[in-house]
Amino acid sequence: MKIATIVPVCGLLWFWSVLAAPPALALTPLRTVESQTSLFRTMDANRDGRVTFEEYLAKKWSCQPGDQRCRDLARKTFQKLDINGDGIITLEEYLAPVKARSKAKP
Ligand SMILES: [Ca+2]
Ligand SMILES: [Ca+2]
Repeated sequence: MKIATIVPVCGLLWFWSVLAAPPALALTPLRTVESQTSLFRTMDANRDGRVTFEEYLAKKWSCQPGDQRCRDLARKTFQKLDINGDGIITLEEYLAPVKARSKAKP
């Protein structure tokens, strides 16, 4: 991917992370516990059940080496997912927003 395409994509991901509900729901498949679980397993490169920032960065972001701005945005979204702030995303933490949303529905 070229820088010109990566920067808007990073910006868009950051934008989504800021809003509780993504504005472009029509463009994204509905997030379910199943789909998020499989996404989590994809990110967990070494399959230890925990996603580190490096794993998250590698799978979810296409930052060029040395692209600090992209890394910073990735870090911000990672920190939102890392609910207890221990630097690791567990499946439990990753599913929390999905579960909260499904509970909110009647
Ligand atoms: Ca891992
Ligand atoms: Ca955590």
